[in-house]
Amino acid sequence: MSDNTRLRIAVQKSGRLSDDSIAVLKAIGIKLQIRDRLLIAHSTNQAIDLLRVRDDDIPGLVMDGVVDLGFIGENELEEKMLERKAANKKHEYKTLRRLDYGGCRLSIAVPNEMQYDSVASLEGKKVATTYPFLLERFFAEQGVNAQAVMLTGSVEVAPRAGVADAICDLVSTGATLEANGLREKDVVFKSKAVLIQKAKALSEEKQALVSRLLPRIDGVIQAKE
Ligand code: PRT
Ligand code: ZN
Repeated sequence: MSDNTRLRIAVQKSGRLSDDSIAVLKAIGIKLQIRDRLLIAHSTNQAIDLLRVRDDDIPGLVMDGVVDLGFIGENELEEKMLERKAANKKHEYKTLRRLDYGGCRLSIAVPNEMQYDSVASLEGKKVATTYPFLLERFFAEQGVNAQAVMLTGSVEVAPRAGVADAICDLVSTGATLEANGLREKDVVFKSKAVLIQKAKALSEEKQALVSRLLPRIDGVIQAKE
């Protein structure tokens, strides 16, 4: 077992949030030796260990208290929270800071040729998404009866493949939608990267360390503004 007195932070191993999350840690003076293949990275100047995993695993690791902190996109965090809540699993956490990267929106998009006046146009239709809980909450709020169809990849080709009538996927520039003959219609959820902490209290030493790190993170965020 690893040393439980060291603060354990989960970060995405390789993906859109990895570099920016590591950059925040380095900018606040945490020295890290990251070896590409390895799950764990130790800090050489602080009592901190990084757990490098898929972003999908980070909310659960924090909610189960396996790690103390995690850097994660709000889209993934909120989806996993709703999923775990529905399954009666632990779903509590604390948001420490909203960060200045990872910005995107989860949007409904429809084929160019499809008639769409409002969400009500999706009544009785199938919508492909990797975020069924966020999408179904949106449908419920809007009073629309539509079906979320779960796809973990290639969501944007679902209408052409005849798998769904529309999609609900992450968008940043909109280039992917355009390249696939889709139009963005309604925003379901706006997201940025956040730093979260497990709900259960940390040890005094770990809490003191986190309290020292947060003002430095604020300094890094402000310096970029
Ligand atoms: O392997 P692992 O599971 O860790 O990574 P992943 O492939 O699940 O996630 P990754 O690295 O692609 O994204 C991680 C997080 O980055 C997401 O959960 C969001 O919080 C955030 N993010 C920000 C984005 C985007 N922008 C984004 N544009 N995640 C994905 N996209 C994709 C989108 O799904 C679509 O395919 O980019 C495409 C659209 O981009 P545009 O610019 O063409 O609109
Ligand atoms: Zn993922």
